[in-house]
Amino acid sequence: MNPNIARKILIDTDTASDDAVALIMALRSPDVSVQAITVVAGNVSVEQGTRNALYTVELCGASVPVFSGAAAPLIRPLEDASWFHGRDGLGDQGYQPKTRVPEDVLAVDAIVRTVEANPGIEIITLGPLTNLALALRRRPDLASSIGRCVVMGGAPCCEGNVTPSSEYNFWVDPEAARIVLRSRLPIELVGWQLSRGAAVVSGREIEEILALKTRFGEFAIRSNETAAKAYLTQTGEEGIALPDPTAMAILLDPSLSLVASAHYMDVQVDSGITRGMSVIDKLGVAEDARNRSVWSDVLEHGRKHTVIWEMDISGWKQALLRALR
Ligand SMILES: [Ca+2]
Repeated sequence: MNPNIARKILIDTDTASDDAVALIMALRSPDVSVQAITVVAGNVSVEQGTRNALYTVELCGASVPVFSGAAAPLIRPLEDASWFHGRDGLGDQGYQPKTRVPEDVLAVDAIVRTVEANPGIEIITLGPLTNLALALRRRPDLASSIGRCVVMGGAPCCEGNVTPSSEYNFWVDPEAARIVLRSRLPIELVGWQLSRGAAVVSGREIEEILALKTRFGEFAIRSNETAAKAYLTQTGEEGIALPDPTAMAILLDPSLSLVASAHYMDVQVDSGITRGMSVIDKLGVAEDARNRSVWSDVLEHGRKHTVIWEMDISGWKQALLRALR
């Protein structure tokens, strides 16, 4: 932590392979000072995610405190994503922290205290929104002290990665996502689709990263090998898709967001077929008389959030390469 850096951030993560790359980007960035890393159950158990976060912090030689948080979604059992990221979330390469242990404070308390101590702080969430929802439930006023909240989650106006309608972070704890989306937080939503297509790290770019011959590049590629295989099976796209690092790139450099617009949004929690679906009021009809009754909670208690529709792909790839040097 460098106290002289003006931009302070808090990272909430269910640390698996793409989260770890995002952590490296933030911990090695000269532009931000990471005040806390809070871990939530998601891709892997909260205990495993905490170990993975601690390993990544050690890899970067950083001293940022790591806090363990919610062990399960608000009201549902955890359904992890070890099928995608490997049993340990990092491609089962045997990565273990050597010395670091988590702080003796729960993530929800760490979020409240860190925001109170750093008004205007920027938060980025890379996993299910359970920890942040718990913090907001305790302290709804916290939203006004948070300068920016980048959320990697949802599949705005497109298909999901877990169900036809839904992206994993929203799907696994939709009740938490709903609390966060219905809050006054200034959210910038980085949906799953932004990491697809041309944003995927290609075979040639993987070779470029390995040719850096750094521990960061080696770790970023090896820990994502299982995920790359799962992604190919899932989408037919070759290479490494990195949803959390794309969100981190936008947090670090807002100019990478090329097309964005603000809308009311909500998440489906009831339906089986569309559980966790991110619903964006793209045409601005939520306030119409026919929709008002079902959108009243969002309209009265929430605010319009920003959805990022397009990012600067070459800027994103450069930011990734820079972080792994
Ligand atoms: Ca994640």
